[in-house]
Amino acid sequence: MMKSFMLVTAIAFFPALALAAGKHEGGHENPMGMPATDGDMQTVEVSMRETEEGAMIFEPGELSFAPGETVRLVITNNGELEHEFVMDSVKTNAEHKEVMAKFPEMEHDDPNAVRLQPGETGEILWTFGESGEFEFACLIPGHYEAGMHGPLNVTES
Ligand SMILES: [Cu+2]
Repeated sequence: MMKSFMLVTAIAFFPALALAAGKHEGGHENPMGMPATDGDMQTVEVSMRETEEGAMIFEPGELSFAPGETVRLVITNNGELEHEFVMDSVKTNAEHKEVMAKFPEMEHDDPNAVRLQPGETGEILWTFGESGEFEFACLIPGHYEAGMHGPLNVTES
């Protein structure tokens, strides 16, 4: 009973994914900006870990950048569980999280995301676009609810 429900749900999600990918190929730019290449840029460190109280957190819990700013995000998993850092619109993260709930082993190969084993460090080089309110989150099932999300604001200071 449960299995067939999951399968139907899974099939229901694929057309949405294909559509999203198709749109992207159609030339729509990511409103958050685009991957950057190497060069002179500010480094921002982000830590991911579990707390003794059972929460899962990002430190800092909030990120803010200027429109057009290029940054090197250095993300370290200081926890004992696998975590990921995905930055996107709140809407896209929410959709992505639903898909992850059905396919927990799903691996992303997106320039706006990095998945890290305990002790690992990864990097994202990114040039932010125009002003907007975005979000960074860990979409591994249960982690968002445990506290792994925070606002990412692209704003003129
Ligand atoms: Cu996590």
